[in-house]
Amino acid sequence: KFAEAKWVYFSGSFYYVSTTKKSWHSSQYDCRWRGADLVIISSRKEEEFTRMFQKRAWIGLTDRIREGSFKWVDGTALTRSCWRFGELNQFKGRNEDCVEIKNFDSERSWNDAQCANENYWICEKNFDI
Ligand code: 2F8
Ligand code: CA
Repeated sequence: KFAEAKWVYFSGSFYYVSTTKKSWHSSQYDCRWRGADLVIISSRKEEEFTRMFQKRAWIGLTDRIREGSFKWVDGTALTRSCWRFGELNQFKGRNEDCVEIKNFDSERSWNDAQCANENYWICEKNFDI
């Protein structure tokens, strides 16, 4: 059966949105198992696209290696951020080292959250021909 045809194409990549929830690390593991990685959001259009799913979801951004130094899963530094109002905040001193999409109605959509939290997640696979 073709129940696994869940990838959506957008502007040079295929995207997969999970239907279950996992920690950030397990989410990344799942993406890699699918030949992808957690989504890297590198343009306004792509940010809008990822919000369109209306799912609170992990993205491929973390500062777990060095506090305050956010890196995408391909090792590149964060240059274009989309924090919600009040974020990023390491809420109540908790280590919030992983980034989720939390707002769907504006570009200020990201929250730093604890990596062990269980969320939906979005994988991205570059489309190489
Ligand atoms: O008010 C923003 C704050 O909301 C939650 O904490 C109450 C988030 N925590 C979780 O989702 C676990 C914080 O990350 C967020 O900053
Ligand atoms: Ca936060």
